[in-house]
Amino acid sequence: MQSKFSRTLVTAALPYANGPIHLGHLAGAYLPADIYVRYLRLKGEDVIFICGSDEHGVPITITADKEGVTPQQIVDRYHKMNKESFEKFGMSFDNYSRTSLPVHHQTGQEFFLEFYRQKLLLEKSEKQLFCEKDRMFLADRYVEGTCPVCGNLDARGDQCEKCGTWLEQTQLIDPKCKICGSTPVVKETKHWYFPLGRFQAELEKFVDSKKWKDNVRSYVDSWLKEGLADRAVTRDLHWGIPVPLQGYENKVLYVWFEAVLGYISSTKELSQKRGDPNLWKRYWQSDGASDGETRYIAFIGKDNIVFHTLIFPAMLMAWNQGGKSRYILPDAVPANEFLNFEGKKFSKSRGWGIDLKDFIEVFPSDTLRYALALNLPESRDSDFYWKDFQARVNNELADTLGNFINRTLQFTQRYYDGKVPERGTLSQLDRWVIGEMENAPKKVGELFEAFKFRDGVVEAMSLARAANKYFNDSEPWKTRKDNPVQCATTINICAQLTRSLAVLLSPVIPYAAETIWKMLRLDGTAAATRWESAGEMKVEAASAIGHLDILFTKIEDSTIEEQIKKTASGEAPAQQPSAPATAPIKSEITIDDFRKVDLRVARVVNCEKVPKSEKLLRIEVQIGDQKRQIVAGISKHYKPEDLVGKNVIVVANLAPAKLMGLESNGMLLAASSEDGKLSVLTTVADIDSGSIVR
Ligand code: B3M
Ligand code: ZN
Repeated sequence: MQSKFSRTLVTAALPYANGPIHLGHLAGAYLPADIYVRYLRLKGEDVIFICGSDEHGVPITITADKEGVTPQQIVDRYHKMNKESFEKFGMSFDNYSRTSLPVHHQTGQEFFLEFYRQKLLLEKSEKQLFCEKDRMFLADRYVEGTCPVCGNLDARGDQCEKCGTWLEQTQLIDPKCKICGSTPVVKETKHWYFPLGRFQAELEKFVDSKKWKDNVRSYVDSWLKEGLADRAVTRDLHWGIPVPLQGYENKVLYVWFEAVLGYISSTKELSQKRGDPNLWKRYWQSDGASDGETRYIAFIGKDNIVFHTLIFPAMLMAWNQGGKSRYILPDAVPANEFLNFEGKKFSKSRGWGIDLKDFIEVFPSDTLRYALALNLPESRDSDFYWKDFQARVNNELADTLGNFINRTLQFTQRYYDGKVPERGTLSQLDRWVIGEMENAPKKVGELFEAFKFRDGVVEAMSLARAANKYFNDSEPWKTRKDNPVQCATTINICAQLTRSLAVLLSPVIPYAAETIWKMLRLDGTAAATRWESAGEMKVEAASAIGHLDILFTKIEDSTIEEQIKKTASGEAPAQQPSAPATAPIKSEITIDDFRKVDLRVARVVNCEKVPKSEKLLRIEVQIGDQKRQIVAGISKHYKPEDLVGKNVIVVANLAPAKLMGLESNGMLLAASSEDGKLSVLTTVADIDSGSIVR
């Protein structure tokens, strides 16, 4: 597809410099953005890729308060850490900036003052929560309480994470100061508001003119339907960009007002670095006559949708009506949904999940990029499971892709003295696989352009499968003796396929792509070649191949078990000392849903440790007139003799499962606390086994 734009600006959400990047962030925004940019570069498009740390906002000051250090120390630590792990992960940003830089402070203030000059901003006195003990207004997350909409006890001052409602902090029921726990008082304070509602009609027109992903569009529509309200753009805080007006010395710009402008200031920084003062304007601004010259794509995760589809565009519209210069608006905002970890939300406090930094210390970046790419939450939430990861690496990267390339290159090494043999007349089978190769760049490319990265990678891998099949069906180990011309043809075509796969997969597995490039001793790099060349036969006959490297090593079961233990057993220590968080309450069910579960009293008649297992007990129970065997992972908490003779509660109609080869018929109920304690449920008074629990 020939694009009608001459430039593309790609941004990825600016992560808070408040903690390490984890897999959820990567799947939400960063990996798809990087695949997209790498693809565009291969297509020869003029593209820049912009990101940086979001270094203001309450989450950062709260972390600093907790650790007893300054916010600057927090952002310095995490900016460095995240920048480094992004680099190792292969993120190919053109610039990774920081919102604490002067160029960003200037940009934030410039926008604020322009809106002030236009008399757009509204000054309002409002009631806010104030902690008398800490002597401060409790902005945003400095206050927590009960959500008035869903009853969640841990709703934050700006949003309830459970039901997603954006809140005014005075709406919270039973609010508490996050620093000292005391109940705040209501006090008047003055703030500036941006009149988002005035842009409603223009925003509707803008949104209608775009073809956005369904998950993004439905989110945007629900905001528009509700009607857009004025939004405060200043806060009573000391950390952030000072409000550039007299009488506002103790206030800063609201982090979301300025963070989105961080994309612009990061591009300005890139301009400075490249000694090209107009670079940022070429990508961000147009003179009105040349609209459509630059196309802007903003990659984000789903919790950032409203800011990028409505608020930021409205800010740019507001700037544009001032007549100084014109910014372009986002053309697409391909937001992803959430990635969960082994069936649950990532949780730093509960040690649930794994950070990028730790992951790539154990496994190569490409393996993570590949597994995540095939599991992106593009239209609904998805899950990362360690076992899936292992299977993808072993069966797909090692057995399919790695194996094909390895066989091809070894054959060349062994029987052709390390030089790619010449092709003869093509057979039907040869023509079939060449056809597959010729079609691949277009097929994969169209999917990438439509932000369907999962499908794109599946398509690219289907060429690897075809290549394997081709190798097998061609049987070069036989034709070598009885039809040498055909054998040479096969191996030549396999070398072409190897190169093609390196190009097609280089946006996803850039490190492996370069290794393949070196093994084929091709000129330049895989990243700097032309995308279309993946459909062409570019490897010349008689060219020598280089030293062979192992592309992917298989992951042992024991390695994966170790990771599961570390990251998904619920026993990993909390990273920072903090009170154990209560696990979020699951979504509502009806009484009929609940009645499906048949809970019974069961008497433990026999119990023993499962040999060779650290965790499992084999338990024989009596449920009325039935005998059952249940296998439960509680042996760290109970000795067999603790349980024999006790009445326990079991789920009697659970489908049987096998644990270490033993059948388990039912599940024992136990309470487990966030700090790893466990207590099996029993009945207070003695009661017949088989009794129904309801
Ligand atoms: N830092 C929130 C987040 O990390 C915020 C994104 C800013 S994008 C301009 O999810
Ligand atoms: Zn307080």
